[in-house]
Formats: sequence, C-alpha cells, structure tokens
Amino acid sequence: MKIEQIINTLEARHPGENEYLQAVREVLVTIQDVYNEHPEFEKSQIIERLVEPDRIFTFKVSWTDDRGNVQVNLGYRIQFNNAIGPYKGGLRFHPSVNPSILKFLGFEQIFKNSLTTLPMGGAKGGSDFNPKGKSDAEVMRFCQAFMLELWRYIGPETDVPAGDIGVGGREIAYLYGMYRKLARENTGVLTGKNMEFGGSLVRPEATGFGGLYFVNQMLETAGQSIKGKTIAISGFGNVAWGAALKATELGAKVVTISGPDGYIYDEKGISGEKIDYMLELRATCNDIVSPYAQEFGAVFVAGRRPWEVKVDIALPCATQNELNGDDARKLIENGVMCVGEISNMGCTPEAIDLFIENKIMYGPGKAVNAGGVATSGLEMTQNAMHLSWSAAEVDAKLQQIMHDIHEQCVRHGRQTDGYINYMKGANVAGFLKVAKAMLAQGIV
Ligand code: 2IT
Repeated sequence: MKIEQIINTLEARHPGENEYLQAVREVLVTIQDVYNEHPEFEKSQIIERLVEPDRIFTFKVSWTDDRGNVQVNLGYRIQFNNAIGPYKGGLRFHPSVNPSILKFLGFEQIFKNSLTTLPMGGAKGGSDFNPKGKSDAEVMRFCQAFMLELWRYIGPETDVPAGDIGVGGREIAYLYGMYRKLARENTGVLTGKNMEFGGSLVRPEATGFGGLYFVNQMLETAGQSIKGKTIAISGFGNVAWGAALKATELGAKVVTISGPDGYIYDEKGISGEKIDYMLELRATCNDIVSPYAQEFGAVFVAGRRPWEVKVDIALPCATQNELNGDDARKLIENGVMCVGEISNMGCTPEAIDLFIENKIMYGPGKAVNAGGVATSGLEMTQNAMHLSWSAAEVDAKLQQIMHDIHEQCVRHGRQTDGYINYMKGANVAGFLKVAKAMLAQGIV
C-alpha cells in the first residue's frame, strides 16, 4: 500500500483537515500488512474508496434566540460508508465542529461499528451550535431548524443518527419530535431516545459501562484485576459518569474528573452521590468542575489535565487529542498500567506510540467506546421488533458484544512477544469485515 501517496492525495484535496488525516493515517499504517496480503483489495481500490465519505450534506440552520435575535449556524451529516448496514453515528453540537472533526469521527465510526458485530455503517454529523448556556426553548428551536434540513437524508433503514458531545436526551427528543412530525412516522430514526418513545434501557450508561467491561477484560487477559486500582478519568459528561459508575461497581477507585477549567483530585474516591453530582454540574450549564472541590472537600487544579496524577489506569472520556506525548510520559513515569480511550481518538499519535513502545496496555477508542453505538444498535433492534428489553437483557448483550470486540482485537493484535497491540487488532478486524463486504458488492 502506498500510504504516503494516499495521504498526500487526501492532503491536497482537503488541506488543513488535520484530525481527519490523523485518523486515516493511523488506520492505514496498522492495516497495511493484511492489506498487502489481499491483492484483490488493491485491485478494487478498497482504500481509495474507503477514505472518502460517500457524501456530505452541509446546510444552514437559522433560528431565533430568546431575545428575538436571528442566529445562523452550520449543520452537517457525513455519510461515510454503508457497506455492512445503514449509516449510523452520532451528532455533535460544539463550537469546534467542522468538516475535519466530523470526517475523523465518521471514518472511525466505520471500523467501530464493524467491530460491534452488528450491521451498521459509519456516519457522523452535527453543528457548530453551542448548547451550553442556552435555554430549553432555544435548544428546541435550534433542533427543530436542524431537523427541518436533516430529515430528508435519514431514515430507520438509511441513516440513524444519535448523540455525541452536546447532544443528549433533551436534544434527541427535540430532534425526534420534529422528525416524527415531518416524516409522519414513528420509527427508530434516532437512537438515544427517552424510554417513553422507543429508547433503550442502559443506552445512557452504555459508552462508559462498555468501556469498563473492555478495560476489565484487558486487565484479566494480562492476569490482573481491576479491584483496588486507582483510575484517572477526564471529562464530567455522560460518558465520564457511566465510566465512574461502573469502575466503582467493579471495585476500582476513581480519583479524578475534569472540565475546561481544570481537574478535580479526590483521593477518597469519586463514588456514590459524588458521581451523581456530575449530573448536577452538567445541569448548571457553566461547563466547570471546580464547584465539586467546595462541595466535597477535594483538590481543584486549575487549567491542568488529570494525567499528572499517579494512577494505575487512565481513561480519557472528554474529547479528541486530550492526552498528548507529555501526558503519556508523565503517566508512564508514574507507573500507569492501562490506558483505555473512552473518548474518540483521545490520545495523540505520539502518546499512542509511547504507550506501545513501553508495552503499556492501550485500548483505542473505536474498540473501548463501542458499547455506546452497540447499544444504539440494540435500540434499533428493539424498535424494529416494536418491543423493549429489560435492563438486564440489554446489559447482558452489551457485555457479550464488548467481550467479542476484545476477542477480535486479541486475535488480530497479538504480537510474537505476547504483547497485544489493541490498536492494530481493532483496525484490522474492523477493516476486514468492511473490505470484504465492499469487495463482494462490486464497484458502487
Ligand atoms: O461516537 C460514538 O460512537 C457515538 N457518539 C455514538 C453513536 C451512536 O450512534 O450511538
């Protein structure tokens, strides 16, 4: 595979789309050996066809704020690849949203969804709209205006969006309400819905829970136990919350959470009501974690990230590239044994290289955080069957899926020295299924 040539072509076509190029490069480097073993892939230009999205919809979203001022945002839906199932992936509402970020997320989603063992293709979408500090009425008007454009492109068997950063139950509900009105049908066209209208139990916790099931499996495979281990978590949103809940339940001690303002170090452990307090912090809309320090008598470290704390396990749960080479060096110096990305592309390439060189267990986001979209897949199944499963049923299926993802990573990632390169394993396993599907279906 001519990786540099492919990257150069992409760079010339899409200058400055750094996150997208970063995600593509990581996958190409790790799959090149298997790719070269299959000349038929090269013959039908699988890589060239995989790295470009099938299509990108860009639209203007005009809405009126509470003071009567007209606001204009941009909306996007990137349908990346649907070789193995309908397009599937979240919507992100955040001021940083641009085509590069959504293309990296959509590209990763292809492999992640393939790993879940469920029939889902890859997509992503969103807007540069910032829901922080907006009233419910403003969020509703924005979501309605957004869906007025989006609804033509999606459908329960075509493209099924869900949440991501800035899009939670409230936003999904407003989006769903508008879709239902426009399409005049009640289908599971979005996942992450409330329980009253087709949502799935365990979906809100699923990304964090699945992440911990995966990390637990990594440790067990290495002959270790998660019990009694200390964990640094970043972020304080839905994903961090689910991760803290399950980590605590499994007997580990979570000592950090973080926000844009800095991080909290709570040496007594973030458990019980302290975990629920994260939801309260979120509800205030200030996007800060510092009030936790006053509330529970913990340390607040302004303007820094939690990776300088000595812990056994580090779990990035906030956003892309939130753990860099310096952070990785610090964690390694402090004896970290396992890093699980629960955010998408949470670690920079330099950080990943350092973990792998130092034989630290490192789980990439597309495997570790796949429990979220997997449970979305289970929501789609329940919607298609017009019934709903108990929490125990959904959780058992989620555990099985995370177990299967872990197995695939081990199968394709175990090196001759016994070290498991989970990044390689996840990329190869995710890729092979999609590539074989594309090959079988011809040039379309
Ligand atoms: O990054 C992700 O996998 C998500 N935001 C969830 C996507 C989904 O369709 O549930």
